[in-house]
Amino acid sequence: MTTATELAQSRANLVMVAPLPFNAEAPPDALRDRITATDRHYVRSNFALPDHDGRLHIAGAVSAPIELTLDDLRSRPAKSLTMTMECAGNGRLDMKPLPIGEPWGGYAVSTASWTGTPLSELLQSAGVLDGAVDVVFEGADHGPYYQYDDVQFIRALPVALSADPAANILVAYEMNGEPLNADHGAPFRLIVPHWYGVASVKWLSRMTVITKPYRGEFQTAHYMYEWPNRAHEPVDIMLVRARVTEPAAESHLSLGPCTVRGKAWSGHGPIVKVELSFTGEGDWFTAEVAEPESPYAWQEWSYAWTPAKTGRYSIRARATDAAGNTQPDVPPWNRLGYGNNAVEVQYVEFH
Ligand SMILES: Nc1nc2c(c(=O)[nH]1)N[C@H]1C(S)=C(S)[C@@H](COP(=O)(O)O)O[C@H]1N2
Ligand SMILES: [Mo]
Repeated sequence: MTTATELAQSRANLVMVAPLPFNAEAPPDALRDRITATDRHYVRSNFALPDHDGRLHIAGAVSAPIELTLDDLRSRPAKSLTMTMECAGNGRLDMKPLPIGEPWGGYAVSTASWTGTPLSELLQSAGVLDGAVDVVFEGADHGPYYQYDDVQFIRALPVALSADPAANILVAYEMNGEPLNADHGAPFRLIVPHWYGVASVKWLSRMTVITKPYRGEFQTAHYMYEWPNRAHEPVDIMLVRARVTEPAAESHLSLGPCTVRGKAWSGHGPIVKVELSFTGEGDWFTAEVAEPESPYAWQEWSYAWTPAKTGRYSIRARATDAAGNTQPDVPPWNRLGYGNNAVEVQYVEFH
């Protein structure tokens, strides 16, 4: 059980967006770290913290339904991975007209190390039957949601992905080497590399293998890109994006060499290029991009810049991933405000 004091402590360093359900961004300087400390990792919860009975049920189209406790999970072979998680609503505040939804600035993104049991092994133990299509993951949390009195947080993934060991999906019970805390999904949660955070179901209580595609509020109603002029699409893989972490936006610096640093990530593959610009339109300069800590973690990049004279300079960073995706200048507007990966524009002043 988490005490009220522990909960308050774990939230004290975050930048609150809403108190209940608790939603908060990482503090801006947290993006400078390679791994985000747990008390600096953003939190996104659609409902108040649930009670969880400590059990995980695996049922539906399986030959051997299973019920597991935390100890059962811990007694199985464990796997750890470092993963960048971004909320699909991150950057919503920069979309115009402003979409409905949580007003996230740009800090609903963080990187943690997660430890747990590979999902593929749990499904193998349960024995997925022929004809299975989706695995439905239920969170223990529920509550009022828009026009509905009581909705539960439920998401699904294709069976083929869920059962694939190479997808590295975990039922995680540790974050940064400690048991999960209440806000991050204790006692266990799903961790889905490459996908927007919504896929990583917290307070996981049940997985049900089903034989037709899942439809539900958090799958086919919300967390959909409602494009104004083309077919709607589900929110799935994280789009390519770079953030500038140094110098801090709007800082005043003395004229001289200045290393511009940041992070870049994409769910579609490693970052192969980050370009910097210090003027509108203008020239783009290629930054140095570091190897990722893991295939699922953001990459650090840097560029040694020497501004010629005093004054205000714009800074923009634009990332390209191995699949050839690059960031747009204008946010890809959709009604619910997901997936804003537009190039950010900020400035600094040299005196
Ligand atoms: N059960 C449950 N799981 C959930 C959510 C939720 O509201 N309930 N929010 C999702 C969303 S939208 C995101 S971005 C991530 C955030 O995970 P974090 O709070 O650990 O950062 O959790 C996902 N898993
Ligand atoms: Mo999210």
